[in-house]
Amino acid sequence: MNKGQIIKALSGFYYIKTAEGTVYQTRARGIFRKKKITPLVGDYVEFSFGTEQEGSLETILPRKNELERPSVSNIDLGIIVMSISDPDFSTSLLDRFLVSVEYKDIQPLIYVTKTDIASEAEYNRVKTICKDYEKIGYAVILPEQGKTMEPEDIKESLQPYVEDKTVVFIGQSGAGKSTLLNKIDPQLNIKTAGTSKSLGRGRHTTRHVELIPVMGSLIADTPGFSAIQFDDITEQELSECFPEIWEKGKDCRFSSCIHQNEPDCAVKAAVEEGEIANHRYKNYLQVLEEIQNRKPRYGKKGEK
Ligand SMILES: Nc1nc2c(ncn2[C@@H]2O[C@H](COP(=O)(O)OP(=O)(O)OP(=O)(O)O)[C@@H](O)[C@H]2O)c(=O)[nH]1
Ligand SMILES: [Mg+2]
Ligand SMILES: [Zn+2]
Repeated sequence: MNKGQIIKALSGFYYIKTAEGTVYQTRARGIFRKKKITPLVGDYVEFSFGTEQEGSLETILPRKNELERPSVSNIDLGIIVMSISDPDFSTSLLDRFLVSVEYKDIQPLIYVTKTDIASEAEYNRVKTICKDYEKIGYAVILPEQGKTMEPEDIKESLQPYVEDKTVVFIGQSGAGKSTLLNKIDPQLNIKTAGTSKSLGRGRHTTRHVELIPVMGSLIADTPGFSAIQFDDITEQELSECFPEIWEKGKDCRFSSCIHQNEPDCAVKAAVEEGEIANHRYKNYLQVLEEIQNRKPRYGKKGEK
């Protein structure tokens, strides 16, 4: 059986790329529909074919992970694209993106855009924030202020992270995900659009998911989103998604401490001493409260 990865799903066809780089147009066997299984972009699959246009998707190999929005699987690296302004940089949103990738065991990389139009004050504010994230261990790419990054420099900065990986761009609408991909490969000519001045946010220009072969990797440009809900993450799991909180939490008096109202909490002490950034702790508490106020759901993670 031939093996490959689904790079695009469109009008009932699944496009499968093999290791050699050939792309086959296939249809999924009827059994998938009967079993209510939807093949996802990113799935590693087995398939048969008559011609390159007439293949049949036979089996889906086990998934390493699966994202819902965007709907993709087997992601190794999530590049979180954050603009300094237009739309404004928000650590609350960044932390939500980070939680969603950490929870799925996806390696994160933070990429800051619009450094060319940022004022010195805006730039310095974001630079200080980026240092907090680097201290935690996150990789951050922050181009210089006032300069437009040349395609060669962008590629050089991303290459070590993306090589041989399945990658998604994540970020709110208007952050510049598609623009970044166009700079990596101008032939892609992906549609981009200015943010809406009246709404102060992006226009949701990108609408479908596709894995694009660039720089020896497969990268998905994705539609921007900013309302992230954490439907199945538990209170305990949340602190695992904040690496520095997880690490400090080992010193709390109670091993079940969720660093909210418990006595002798090492995390709270570290926040007071400035060892853990205030905004990180604040954002942690905010998501924690959302989890606590979430309506109970039936069926646990993994039982679906
Ligand atoms: N000055 C400047 N403008 C940028 C930069 N990156 C993106 N833009 C502009 O920001 C607007 C939005 O960019 P897009 O690439 O469409 O944003 P997106 O993240 O793909 O948005 P969605 O597809 O809606 O999720 C466009 O007008 C871009 O030209 C940048 O680094 N500097
Ligand atoms: Mg886009
Ligand atoms: Zn604690």
